[in-house]
Order: sequence, then structure tokens, then C-alpha cells
Amino acid sequence: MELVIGNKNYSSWSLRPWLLLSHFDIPFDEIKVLLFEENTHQHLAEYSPTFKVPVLIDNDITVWDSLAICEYISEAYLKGKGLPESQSDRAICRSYCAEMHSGLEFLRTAMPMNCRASRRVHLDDKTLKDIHRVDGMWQDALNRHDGEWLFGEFTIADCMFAPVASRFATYQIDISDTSQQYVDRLLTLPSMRRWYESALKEKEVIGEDEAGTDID
Ligand SMILES: N[C@@H](CCC(=O)N[C@@H](CS)C(=O)NCC(=O)O)C(=O)O
Repeated sequence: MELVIGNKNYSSWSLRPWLLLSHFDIPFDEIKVLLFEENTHQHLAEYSPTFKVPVLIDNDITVWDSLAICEYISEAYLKGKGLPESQSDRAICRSYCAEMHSGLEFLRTAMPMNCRASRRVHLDDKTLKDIHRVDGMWQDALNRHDGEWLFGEFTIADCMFAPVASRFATYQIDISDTSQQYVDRLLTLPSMRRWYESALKEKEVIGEDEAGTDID
């Protein structure tokens, strides 16, 4: 099985399925396509019907789009354990994933994932509203479940929000203690540490994703 991803420093969508596969020790080969280079489109055309990453190639099955890939991995390799056991939790977990996937655009735009950076960005009202929303969602899920993760056990929802945890660390965002502890847990996961180790070795700079000013 091959997972095609972008630059680890920047590609938040790539991190999501990569984390699910890595956390559950599912064997896969990683193919990295550097984004925003002269030949990126040409390289992506070899793998991706959308010319975007991530893409999962499992023999004759090609799955694209981070959330669809996570759902496929859960079904094909985890006997459904990528989602919570109870039907009601599964429904809410899917809502969390979908909201992350299609919403929170002000947060995503103002605070691009940038693993190597330590920055301050201007947070306008809309971005603050998104931050507040995420903090509230996290507190709500964490308070409702025993265990370390949003829905108790580690699920696709934790993968979907991992890049937000990374952004909150990069831009030093103030959140509740409960959410901050969750961020710390996510970022110190062995698989997240491995992602960061590789991200920090990358030298490429994508100007579009370099937001804010450095914190000394
Ligand atoms: N909705 C897609 C978004 C994928 C996406 O935008 N990927 C970016 C990198 S993080 C990409 O491939 N950009 C390359 C390009 O647009 O040329 C998903 O969830 O996978």
C-alpha cells in the first residue's frame, strides 16, 4: 500500500491518514511529492485524479481526499476501529471529522500548518471564533469520554484534528487546560514525533504557508 503525501512541514491534509496508518502500525510505503515546485502538477498527475495529496493506492484501489482515505483504512484494515464503537458516538465523531474537513476555514487560512515555525499571527474575530469552536468541541468530547482521546480510544477524529494541534503549538494559541493537555498528548505521540522529525529535516519553503512573525 502506498500513501502519497506532500511536504511534511506544511501538508496538513497528508498528516491525517499518515497518522492513522502510523499510529496503528499498518505497513505502507510513503511517496512524497514536493508541493509548489515547477513539476508538482506533473508528479501529482501520476497518482492523483484531483492533482492533490493525500492519495492512497492499495493494489487496484485508489482513494483520494483525507477523510475518505481514513474511512477506507478504518474499514479495510482496522475492522472499523477508526470510529467509536457506539452508534451515537460514531455519528458525533463523523460530525467532528466533517466539520474539520469542510469548515473552520478562517483558522485554516490564517494559521497554515508549519511544523518548524514558532510564530505570532494576527487573529481576527472570525479566526478567534474558529479557535473558540475547536476548543469547545475538544472540551466537550474529552469531558464526555474516559480515556486520552476525543472519543476515548484513538479515532479518525484525533487524526483530523492533529494538524490543528500543531497549528495551536506553532502560533502559541491560548486554549483551555483540557484542550492544551490534549494538544500535548497528540504532539508527543510516537508517530507524531516521527512526522515532526522528518518535517524538521525538510529544507523547502512554501511562501504561501509562511504566516506571521517569528517569536524569539
Ligand atoms: N480536501 C482535500 C484537500 C487536499 C489538498 O488541498 N491538498 C493540498 C496539500 S495539503 C494539495 O495537494 N495541494 C496541491 C495543489 O493544490 O497543487 C483532502 O482532504 O485531502
